[in-house]
Amino acid sequence: MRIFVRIGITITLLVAALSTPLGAFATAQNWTVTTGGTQDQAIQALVFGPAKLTVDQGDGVTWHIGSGEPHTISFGWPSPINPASPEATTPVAGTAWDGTNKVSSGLAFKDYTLTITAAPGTYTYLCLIHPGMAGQLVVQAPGTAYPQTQDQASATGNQQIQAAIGATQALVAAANVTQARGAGGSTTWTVPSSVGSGNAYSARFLGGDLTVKVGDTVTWTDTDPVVPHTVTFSSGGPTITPAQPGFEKYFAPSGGNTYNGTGLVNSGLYGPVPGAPKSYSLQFTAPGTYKYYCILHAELGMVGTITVVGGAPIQAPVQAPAALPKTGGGSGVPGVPAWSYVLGAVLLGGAPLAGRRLRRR
Ligand SMILES: [Cu+2]
Repeated sequence: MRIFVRIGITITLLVAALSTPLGAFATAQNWTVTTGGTQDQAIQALVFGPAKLTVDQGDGVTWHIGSGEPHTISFGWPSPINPASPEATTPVAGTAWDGTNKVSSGLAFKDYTLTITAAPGTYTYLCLIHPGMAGQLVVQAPGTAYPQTQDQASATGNQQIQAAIGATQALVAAANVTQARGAGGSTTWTVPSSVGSGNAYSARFLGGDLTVKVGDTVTWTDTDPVVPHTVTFSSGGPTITPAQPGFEKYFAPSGGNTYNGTGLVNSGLYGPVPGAPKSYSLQFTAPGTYKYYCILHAELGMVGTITVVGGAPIQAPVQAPAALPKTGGGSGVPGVPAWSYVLGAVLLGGAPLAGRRLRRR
């Protein structure tokens, strides 16, 4: 009896060895690519560091998320897709990439590892939620000497991430709040929020702590080419977070374009998203100190305060909420484009992970 058991175990082990392709790659090494990076969460790099890494077939690669901003690590997409589509953030399960299959981390807030079994060649992978964020893997035959060590790869990656942050730092330094004369002696203030170089962006309302007079208007602009934001006043009510059910409805504007210190007044998404406006304007009609935030990036510290001084409250004009331009997709609700639901679903999916990451720090 015991002999049959032993033969059985031997066969099982043999089958396991033959059916494991990694058996061929006895010297497999694991590499780390830093994914994103930050300066105090205020500037977020949208970079794989290093952007290009050479590995041997059978090696592992771990993408380490370097900041509070999530990314995706996605193989098998030949070109960028709409970052607001569900495809962009839905994980595609897999532990290895063979050069042809689709595999994606989905929204990643922590380390993500793949074994690279692809044939020798040069391959591009993408972050699907940040258009333009791409990395390259050069795959060599097993056992080929590497052109870099992990330390060298890390140093190159760090340099690339710091360069991206530096380019956006320069834009932040040049960004100014500007004023223009408005109707009836009022002032229109323009607040840049945010700016970005394409491979990094500022998660801040630049000059967003502002003192204005009753009747003044503030216009927030987003000139960053990759990341949208919101301007949201909750008036002491609950803060809107991506973790709450029904979050997606806040991607459409609500509350109008005047603010008297009460109620929810929300820009909806503005910035580089299909169908969204590039800016948001709000007139302040009552004195007070008002906190506001971006519902996507408040957790990274994207918050501001408007202090309104002088004069008696003015009569707010009766104004219908601004409708977003039609996207042609047809969401079923007038004025609410289909992509806002999509992005909402996507962010809801990532929210539990975001919570986990924040707690860990
Ligand atoms: Cu934001």
